[in-house]
Formats: sequence, structure tokens, C-alpha cells
Amino acid sequence: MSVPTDGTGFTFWLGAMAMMAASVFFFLSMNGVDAKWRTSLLVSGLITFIAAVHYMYMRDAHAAGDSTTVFRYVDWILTVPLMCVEFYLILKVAGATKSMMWKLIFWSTVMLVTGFFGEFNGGSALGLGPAMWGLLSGAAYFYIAYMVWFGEVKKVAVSAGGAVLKAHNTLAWFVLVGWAIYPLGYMLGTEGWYSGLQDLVSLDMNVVYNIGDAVNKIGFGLVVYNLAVSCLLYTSPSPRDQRGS
Ligand SMILES: *C/C=C(C)/C=C/C=C(C)/C=C/C1=C(C)CCCC1(C)C
Repeated sequence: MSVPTDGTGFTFWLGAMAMMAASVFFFLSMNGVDAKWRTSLLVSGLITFIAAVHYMYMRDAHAAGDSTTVFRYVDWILTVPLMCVEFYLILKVAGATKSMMWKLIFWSTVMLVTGFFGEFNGGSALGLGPAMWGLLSGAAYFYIAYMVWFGEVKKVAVSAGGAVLKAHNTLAWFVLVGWAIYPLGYMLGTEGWYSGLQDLVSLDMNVVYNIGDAVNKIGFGLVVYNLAVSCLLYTSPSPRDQRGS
């Protein structure tokens, strides 16, 4: 293992550490919340834990001068569907169905597989090129955002109301704004009609992806944590608390 000597390498180290710390936090928080939120916190911790492991691999690959693309997409193909599961878990109480969850998982898989083809071997798969693959990926992304903002996911959240709706709305902003960081990174790292952007913004694609991951994976988990903890305020004191007073 070599010491990072460049900015990008350093963000892999920071990312690995932040993801690990977040995992410990989410796992340890499980005991302090109502049973119905434990699985949600477990999933939050799994998302950051899976990322932590991949960050260690990407950190080493980057330091060795190798591509990180495969590790990046293996990480995403595991963690993004888990974020879809997270929507399902918090909305289950309000009647979210498994079919809704699978629809989110399906479109997120389409988004990532097409994105991978756009990055792998310069986007040469099927002769489409990065811009075309990126467009296909973007279409799947918009459909997910639509489902979360206006479609069936939103409808269930509205019927849940209260703290669950509030958490849903925050997660929806993550999908719209936080997830939009990724196509920006993609445009900085691949060749297409948008390549002029690289002259305006001189950021490494990996740095942009690393920022996106920190915001979205840790942020998503904190929204779920906040929901679980806010619900504690409304439950009656436990027998032990009563004994003390
Ligand atoms: C933890 C990882 C997350 C939340 C990853 C999310 C990734 C995306 C939303 C990626 C989207 C892309 C596009 C919309 C178009 C270009 C290709 C991608 C895959 C970068």
C-alpha cells in the first residue's frame, strides 16, 4: 500500500475513513431506537460499510495507477439498490409494496449498467459511445426521480404523513440534487458533446464521485437515523425511566 501523493488519492483515504466511521455509528445506533426502525439503520450501516470496503480497494488501485471503474460500479450496484430498499422500509408502515421496491431496484440497475457501459473501454460497447450510454442512464435516473417525487413512492409517503413524509421528502431531495452529482462527474470523465465542460471545471471524475458518495451514502443514513430518533420523542417513557422519577 502506498501513501497518497495526489488530491484524488487523498479523497479515497478520507472516503474510506468516513464510510467506516459512519458504519460504526449506524450499527451502534440500532440498539437505541424502536424495533421497527432497526432494519432501516442496519441497511444504512451496510451501505456505508460496503462503500468503505470498496474505497479501500479503489484507494489501492488508484495509488497503483490502475482504473477504479469496476470497483466503483460493483459498489454502486450493491449500494444503490439498498437505498431503494431504504425507501421501501420507511414506507412499509404506510403500505409500500414489494413491487414498488423492485421497480426502483430495476430502474436503478438499468441506470448503473448503462453508465458502466458508458465508462468501460471508452464507452465503445455496441458502438454507442459515452454520450449515448449516459443518455440512457439519465433516462432511468429521471424515471426514478419521477417515482420518488410524483409517482407511487410519493403517494405512499403522503398517506404516511408526519415524520415519515418529512424523511421521505428529504430523501427525495437527495435523489434529485445529491444524485445529480454523478452525471456531472461522468461528463467530466468521459468524451462527448459535453467535453467542453472539462475546460470550465477541472475536477477529477473520481473526486466528484467521492463527494457524491459521501453526501449521499452518509446523508441518506443520517435522514433515516433522524427519523428513527425523532420517533423516540413520542413514545411513552420506559418502565426504567419511570422508576427513576
Ligand atoms: C452510493 C452511490 C450512489 C447513490 C450512486 C448513484 C449513481 C448515480 C445516480 C449515477 C448516475 C449516472 C447517470 C444519471 C448518467 C451517467 C452515468 C451515471 C451512472 C454516472
